[in-house]
Amino acid sequence: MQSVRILVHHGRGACISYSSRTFSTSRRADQKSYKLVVVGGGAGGCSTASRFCRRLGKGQVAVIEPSEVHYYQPLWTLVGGGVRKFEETVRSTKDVLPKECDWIKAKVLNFDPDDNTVTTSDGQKIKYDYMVVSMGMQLNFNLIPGALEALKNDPQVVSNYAPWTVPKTYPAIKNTTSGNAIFTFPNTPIKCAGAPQKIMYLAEEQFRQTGVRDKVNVVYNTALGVIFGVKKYAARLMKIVDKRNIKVNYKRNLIEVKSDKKEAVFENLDTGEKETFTYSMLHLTPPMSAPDELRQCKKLVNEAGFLEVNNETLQSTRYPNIFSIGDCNSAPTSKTAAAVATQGGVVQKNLCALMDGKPMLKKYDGYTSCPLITSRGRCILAEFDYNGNPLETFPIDQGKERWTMYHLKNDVLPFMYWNALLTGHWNGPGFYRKAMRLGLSDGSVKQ
Ligand code: FAD
Ligand code: UQ1
Repeated sequence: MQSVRILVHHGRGACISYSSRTFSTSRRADQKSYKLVVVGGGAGGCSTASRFCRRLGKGQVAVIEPSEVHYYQPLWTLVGGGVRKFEETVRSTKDVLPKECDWIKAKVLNFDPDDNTVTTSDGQKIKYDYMVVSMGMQLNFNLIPGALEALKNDPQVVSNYAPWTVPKTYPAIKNTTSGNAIFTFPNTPIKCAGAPQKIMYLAEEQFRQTGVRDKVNVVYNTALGVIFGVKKYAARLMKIVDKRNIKVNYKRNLIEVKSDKKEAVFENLDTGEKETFTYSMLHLTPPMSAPDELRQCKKLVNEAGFLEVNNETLQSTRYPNIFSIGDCNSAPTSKTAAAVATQGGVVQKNLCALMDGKPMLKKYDGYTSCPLITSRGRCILAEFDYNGNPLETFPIDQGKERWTMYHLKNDVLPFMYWNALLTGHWNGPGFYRKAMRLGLSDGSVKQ
């Protein structure tokens, strides 16, 4: 037997009261209904739920999230680099979601935006007046033959992208004393596009510090044609890879891992030729996509499978009562928690305006940020907009490697994430950027 709250509806779908009832755990046809349904309880979902629970009150917001635990993914780079402990990145979902929301511990399997309902993996049909979708990205290790097997069985094949393999990374780095240490970037959009190379810089530093650097070749095989998408930071990173003797191969896409032979097979995207590298350590970044359950709903997504939103308002281009935040939407910016913070502020303003029948005035400029850690103690804080123009918060050259930015990444941002972003109080640094420049400039630099 379990206790379930039944929402009672009056008028045009507005929930004004609820009661408690007890019945058996077998599936029932009762349809729960909420003013706001939030799909996903990660960075975007949790902060959205916090923002709207404050406005709408208890019982009006549901979060549909299958996972018992919430991860602070941005710290995984430093876990892989041996600086932080994996446990520091994990909290229970129950503790991070706002107390006033109803947590539905299930997956959304189907969206029916014409009927304002979603169907969940535990057989419920949930109705909403408004919906915010924040389902993150799906990791598709399975698209690389041999990758999953290698990640499971070979201690030297690792990835900072999934919680079950992050703890393997640092032991693999320590265990590498010769041969090729290979770091990959796939042929799809990914979250935190800097992460595949940040871990490489930490590994390279470790090889130097332990006296094995002259026996280890550090290789970055990227499917892209550039080291980073923003010219200013790419130029600085090129100097760093040259100085540190890191070999960068462009347009190389990992297509197979043969862990029995310690081989990684890449496709040269220019010539179509296959190239095989032996590895003593392989850090792989999987191909990624929007989650299958979202991609299947053709009414909501663009051709690539991401929830199609207006780039400025973050409202669905087809359903006015649907918005999307974070990695699963189509906004053409680099997918990060920093972007989630700024998008959260925009969606809060615009969805509140919509609920109040007012015009939506808040515009997202594509703000995103990638703290490019280059060693234990140094970081380039890349911040930029939709056009790839730097949009730096601090009135100093952030293209330089700085210990202050490393300190921000290692010590300040985790606190901000748990206490300000997830609680819906952090809208990104836009306000501070303008304040630091005394309102004279917004910090943007045309390239
Ligand atoms: P997530 O936080 O991933 O949350 C998505 C949620 O949706 C998950 O809880 C998932 O369980 C849930 N979900 C999935 N499918 C369903 C479904 N069918 N039904 C219901 N729920 C579902 N960002 C930075 O800003 N700075 C950094 O330095 C940085 N470094 C990173 C380093 C690494 C190694 C990684 C992996 C990421 C890093 N990021 C960084 C990126 C950042 O973590 C993400 O961009 C951010 O978490 C995106 O938030 P989100 O809410 O869109 O997705
Ligand atoms: C940020 O806001 C954020 O979310 C809390 C991150 O994720 C952890 C970031 O990595 C960065 C860089 C920002 C931007 C914040 C500042 C103060 C520049």
